[in-house]
This record gives sequence, structure tokens and C-alpha cells, in this order.
Amino acid sequence: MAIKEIVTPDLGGAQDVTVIEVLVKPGDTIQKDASIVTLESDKATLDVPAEDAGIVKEIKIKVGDKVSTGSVLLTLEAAGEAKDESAKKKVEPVKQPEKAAEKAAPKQEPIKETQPEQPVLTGTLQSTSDIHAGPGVRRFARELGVNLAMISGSGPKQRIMKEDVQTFVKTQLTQVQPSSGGLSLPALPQIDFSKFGVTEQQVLSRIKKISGKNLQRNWMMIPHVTQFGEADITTLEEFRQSQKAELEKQKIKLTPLVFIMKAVIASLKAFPHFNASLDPSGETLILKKYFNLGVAVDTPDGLVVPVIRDVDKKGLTELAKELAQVSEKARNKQLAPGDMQGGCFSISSLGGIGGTAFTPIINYPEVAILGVSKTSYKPVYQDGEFVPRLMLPLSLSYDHRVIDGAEGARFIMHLSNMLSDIRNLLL
Ligand code: CAO
Repeated sequence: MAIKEIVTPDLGGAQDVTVIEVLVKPGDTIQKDASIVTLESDKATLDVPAEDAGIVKEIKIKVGDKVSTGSVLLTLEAAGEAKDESAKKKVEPVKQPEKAAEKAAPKQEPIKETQPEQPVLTGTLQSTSDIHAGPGVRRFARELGVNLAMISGSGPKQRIMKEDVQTFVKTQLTQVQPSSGGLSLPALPQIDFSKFGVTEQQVLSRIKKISGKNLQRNWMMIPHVTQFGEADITTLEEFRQSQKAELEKQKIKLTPLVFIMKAVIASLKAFPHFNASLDPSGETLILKKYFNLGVAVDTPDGLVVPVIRDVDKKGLTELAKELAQVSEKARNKQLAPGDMQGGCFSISSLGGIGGTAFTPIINYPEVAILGVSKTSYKPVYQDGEFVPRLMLPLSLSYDHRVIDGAEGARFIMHLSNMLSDIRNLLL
């Protein structure tokens, strides 16, 4: 068997072209016209095909080397005499360009850009000829149906590497689950922020990674409506203040949230559709006869929602104690998975922080969630005059597949009435 040298083909006058990929290794059996190395000039990239079939003996170049026409690339133990002289002619493109590209460059040059097929994974169709990527990477992307225009390269001069394509595909798969009913959205572009200034990477906490996925799913798959309202809690607050000092002696912190929890239970009883879950088929409503409330707790590592059980059967002070215990447990990372299951409806209170209203995301499999913001005194017109009243802002998000707008408004009015006159809560 003859040992043949495979040399760099006619580069059409280009000199010192860089080797950016070596696609074979000693011992590889290759077919005639198989790509063996990838070269890149200032203008284009090129796959060099093998002139013959055979076994690769020795690689004479490495990535980064510069080659010109005639430079030896590798030696090959040829499987047979080269029958087709055409392989020695000028190099043809590995893949014919798309029609649009043909129009732009009707004459074939010795070095031609490898044009990718149209992207199919996501995003708008876009030419990738001005993108820095070797043919191997382009081929890999093409096989996966990835649009290279959506990837920012991590290689020198922002060259897109194989790993960039892999990372992109992984991100896509985690963003759009097949179970989302065929939902296909354009991918979020990857942006190299270091182009604009100094940056620092911070990996999200475990809690944020988990809750982020759930929040995204719930936000996308549940048609949310948020109904805003306000409750006059002037008398409730007077009562709370009258009890506060005495309860503090027993280390009990009676915050407005405890009253809100009791009021929510009264409203859930009046509007059973809010104390329900829609089965995954979306055709059957499962009504619950128990009253467990999820309470969003802000921890240094992110949001968690422990569940307080049988709120209907517990008094204000008992609830206050349990709320304090559970939020401390959450902040000390001591919640067990079971502590966060079995909720019927959730409350997210930002009242201790501030803000006027927000749009909470429903905590699936529940069908509604109440957001609570900070109270403020407002002038309320009563009996022919404006009087200062302490108003509590409420934001109720509900699943519109289960709850109509009218029912949402009735629920929030009922809740406001419950809070406005705490005698209602005693009933
Ligand atoms: N308006 C005005 N003041 C309020 C209030 C409101 N709506 N709600 C609470 N406050 C006051 C409390 O009375 C307390 O003041 P005092 O000590 O003077 O009585 C102070 O704000 C702090 O309250 P708190 O936050 O410690 O207690 P809480 O019972 O209201 O809430 C908990 C407990 C665990 C829910 C809360 O600490 C928490 O983590 N909230 C954040 C939840 C969150 O991140 N939600 C966002 C989720 S994203 O959808």
C-alpha cells in the first residue's frame, strides 16, 4: 500500500491560512472526499476533503498552524490509486450555498463559505455567513437544527465552539418542556455583557433554581388575571394594637397577616371554586373540604411557601405562633418537603416591606393567590366628608379557566368586607 501525502489544495492565492480544526486522527479510516481539516482565512472557512480513501498515518499540522497551497497536511495509507483526478482540482464548497447566497456570489471562488441549512429549532431565519464558526461546528449545529445566529461564541474572536452549541441546546431544552403542549418560543438571546462593562457570575441558589422553574411553568401555563382591591382595616388595626403589647409578653407577634389568613378562610368558604384544583386534563375541578394555606416566606436563599394546616380550626394567637415558627424554620432551611405540600390557596405578603400592588403568580395546583401590600392612610368619603382610613391593598391572581372575572371581583369584595369589620371573622 502506497503512503500518500495529502496537501493543502489550491487556495486561490490565499497565503498563511489558519488550521482551526483537525477532523481526523492517526488510525482513522476515511473515505474519499471526507473532510480532514478545517482552514480559515480572513474571509471564509473551508473544509479540506481527502483526495483518497485510506488510513490516516501521520498528522503533519495542528490547530493554529498556518498553511498555504501545497503544505502537507497528513499522510495516508491509500486504499487504492486515486481514480478520480477531479479531487486534485480546485476545492469545491463542501455544501452548495442557499439560493440567496448564490445570487449574491454567482461566481464560485476557490474558498467558499460553508452555508448552513435553514435553522429549525427556534428563532427567526437569518443568514449565518458573518458568524465565526468552523464547518465542523456549523455541521453539528445543522444536525441539531440550531440557528448559529442565536449563539454567542466563547472562542477567540467570539468564535462559536461545539460546547457553545451544546450549552445552547441544553438551555433550550430546560426552557421549553415538551409537556408544554407544543409551545415553541424564540430563545432568549445569549448576550456577552462583558462587552459593555465589568460583570460577575453568580450561580442561583438551589431554591431559586427549583422555584424559578415552577414559577415559569405556572406563569406560562395558567391564564392569570389579577384583581386589585382595598380593605379598610382601621378597626382591625385598633384591635390589633390593643392586643399587641399583652401578646408580646407571651412572645406572640400579632401581625395583620394573621387576620388576613382568617378572612381568606371565610372567603374560601363563601367561594368554594377558590378552594379547588383543576385536574391536569383541565376538565374536572377538585373541590377541597379542608383549609390549608400556603404562606410565602422570604429567605436569604429565595422564596419558599410552607403550608399552615387547618387554618379554619385555629385561633388568631395559635396562627400567629405557628406563622412565626414556620417562617423561622424556613429561614433556617429546616423545612421538609412535606411542610410545603397540601396547600389550598397561598398568601404572599409584602406588607412588611412596602409597595402598593403586585401580580402574584399562582402556586400550582392551587387556582388563586392573594398578594398583600403595605397599608396606608387614605381619605375615604363617608357620610358627606373625607375621613382618614387605614387601607390595605390586595392583589388577587386567579386561574381564569376556573374563575370568572365576576367571581374574582366578588371574592375580593367579600374579603375586604371580612377585614373591614372583624366581627365578621368571629362568625
Ligand atoms: N401593612 C403594613 N404593615 C405590615 C403589613 C401590611 N400589610 N404586614 C405586616 N406589616 C408590619 C408588621 O405588623 C410588622 O410590624 P410591627 O413589628 O411593627 O408589628 C412588620 O410589618 C414586619 O412584619 P413581618 O414581615 O415580620 O410579619 P408578617 O406576619 O407580616 O409576615 C412573613 C411574615 C413570613 C410572610 C414575612 O416575613 C415574609 O417573608 N414576607 C415576604 C413574602 C414574600 O417574599 N413574598 C413575595 C413572593 S413573590 O410572589
